[in-house]
Amino acid sequence: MTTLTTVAVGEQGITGDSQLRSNGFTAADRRSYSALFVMDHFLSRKRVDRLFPNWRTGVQARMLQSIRQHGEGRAVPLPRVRNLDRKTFMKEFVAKSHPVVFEGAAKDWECCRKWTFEWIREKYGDDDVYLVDHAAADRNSLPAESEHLTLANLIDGIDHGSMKYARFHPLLQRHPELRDDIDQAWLTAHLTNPRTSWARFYTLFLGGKGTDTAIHCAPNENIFVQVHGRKKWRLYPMDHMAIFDPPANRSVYKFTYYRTDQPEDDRFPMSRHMDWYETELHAGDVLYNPPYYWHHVSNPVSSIGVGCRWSNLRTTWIASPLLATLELFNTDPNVIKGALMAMKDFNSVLAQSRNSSLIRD
Ligand SMILES: O=C(O)CCC(=O)C(=O)O
Repeated sequence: MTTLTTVAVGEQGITGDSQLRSNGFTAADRRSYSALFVMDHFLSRKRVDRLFPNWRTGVQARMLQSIRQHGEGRAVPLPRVRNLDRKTFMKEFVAKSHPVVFEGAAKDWECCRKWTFEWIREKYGDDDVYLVDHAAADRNSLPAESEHLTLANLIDGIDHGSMKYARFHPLLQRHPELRDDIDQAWLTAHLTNPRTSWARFYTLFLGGKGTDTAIHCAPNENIFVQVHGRKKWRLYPMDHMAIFDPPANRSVYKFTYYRTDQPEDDRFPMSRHMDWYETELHAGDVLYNPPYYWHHVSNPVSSIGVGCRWSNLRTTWIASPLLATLELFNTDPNVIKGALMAMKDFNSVLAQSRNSSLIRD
């Protein structure tokens, strides 16, 4: 579903108040879910379920009963804005941990004018791409756990229907001159707080029609620039975490085995009743995605996009005190190593989170 409901500032109150129906989970069940997740993080799910054999199934059954009142879940258009001033953005979206699209904000930026598959191939074709098959949850899984190839090879493959997708690729980390093609003044104006927004880094997503990135979330804030082609985003608030039932993997990269294209009723019975936000980004659109907002992204056509990311303790805490606290006890990798690895090549974090000993146990 394409959402073109542009909301002009001033015409109606711009609000980041959620338009999704509440899942109706009780506070007691939410607390139980969090307690189980914390214990999973330290002990592993297997041990927790051995210690408390009926606790998880009881919580899940009650949560299912609550959300079932919805009937079928539905897609809600994500708010799209033009000319949103910084104060309103901070108050209505950042402080409420709510995503929003800045429609056409980047359409005159150099990246949108200049970057095409051919241009990138010509300038950076020798660049090494590290592909990681994460979570066995992507539609376009790889035959191996990981693979290296050149950017030129990957781009050539797209013309022949290849599903190899450069996700979280560190092109702008390796070639900082490319950052000048993104309006840095605009970015800085949209940072939560330029003095407390740390560990800034950029990730490129470049792939052909039909590629996608499975549902995940992370503690960073993300200003995502759609450079070329289109992208469909589905976004899900933190309260949906119990629905996705992600493994506690002691990593910044949280993923679920739930797939939007193959919903499994027996494994994720609540999912058919959940609402979600949906939007399609066109070249020049910019999306703000707050920390821990779960998302699934698919490319209906060949597409290039860049995620501009940073960490901010305050917004991470607002989004999820639970996950923010657990980050301190990450081991796959730990929080400091994870930040350094992310800035070098986020795919190394994916590789380690995918193989977390906690999941393999
Ligand atoms: O564009 C994509 O495929 C995924 C983007 C994404 O997940 C992100 O920037 O966090």
